[in-house]
Amino acid sequence: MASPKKNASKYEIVFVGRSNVGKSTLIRSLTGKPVPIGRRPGVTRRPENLTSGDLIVTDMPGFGFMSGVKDRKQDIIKTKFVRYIEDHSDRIILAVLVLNGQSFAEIVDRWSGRGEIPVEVEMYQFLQELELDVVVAVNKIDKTKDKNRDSVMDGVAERLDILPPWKQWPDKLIPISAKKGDVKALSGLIRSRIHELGRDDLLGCIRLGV
Ligand SMILES: Nc1nc2c(ncn2[C@@H]2O[C@H](COP(=O)(O)OP(=O)(O)O)[C@@H](O)[C@H]2O)c(=O)[nH]1
Ligand SMILES: [Mg+2]
Repeated sequence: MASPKKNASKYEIVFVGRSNVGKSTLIRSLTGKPVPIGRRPGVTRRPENLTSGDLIVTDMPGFGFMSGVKDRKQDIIKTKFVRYIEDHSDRIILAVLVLNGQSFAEIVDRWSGRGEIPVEVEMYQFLQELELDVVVAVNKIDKTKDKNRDSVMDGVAERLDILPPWKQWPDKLIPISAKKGDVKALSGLIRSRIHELGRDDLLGCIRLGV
């Protein structure tokens, strides 16, 4: 991480990822606060800030393919995304990249096969380049059979250039099910980051034991 951000007056946690991976569901599960949930892909067009005192939780617009949204409009959304993250990097204590564990590998391989950089890989690299603390939340893990879980998680790791086995990176790769409220490891990580800032007064914003 670039700086400990101990002197910031406000702290921000951003949730990024393509449309429909479960960002809004996850934020609701972690904070208990309602955020607009997927009426259709791309519903979140601008960063939605949920503010609790000095902690800001942000639901970023998903970029990448959005049905019914023109290419030019998608470029504008992407430019705004990049600018928002850059402008707020001083106060961003954690970036949570949310992926759909069920479809990630297949989508990445399809894009790579066409010689394109998959959106999520691009987002991950961008966040790393800004030296933000990034954690990858591999969502919808309830759809994966227990016996396949390790191979799904290792498949995600490989495609993000994180050395498998995934279990050696508990601060980087976390399987979750936002819908079922199975997000305990992620909420624990967020809470420990807040604790490290010496701001236990903000812990109340993130639910315990969900
Ligand atoms: N099976 C399953 N479905 C989920 C999970 N999280 C979200 N969803 C569903 O995925 C869809 C998109 O969720 P949403 O939170 O709107 O995604 P967003 O576009 O990234 O904000 C909704 O139908 C959710 O109910 C999960 O952990 N498991
Ligand atoms: Mg959303």
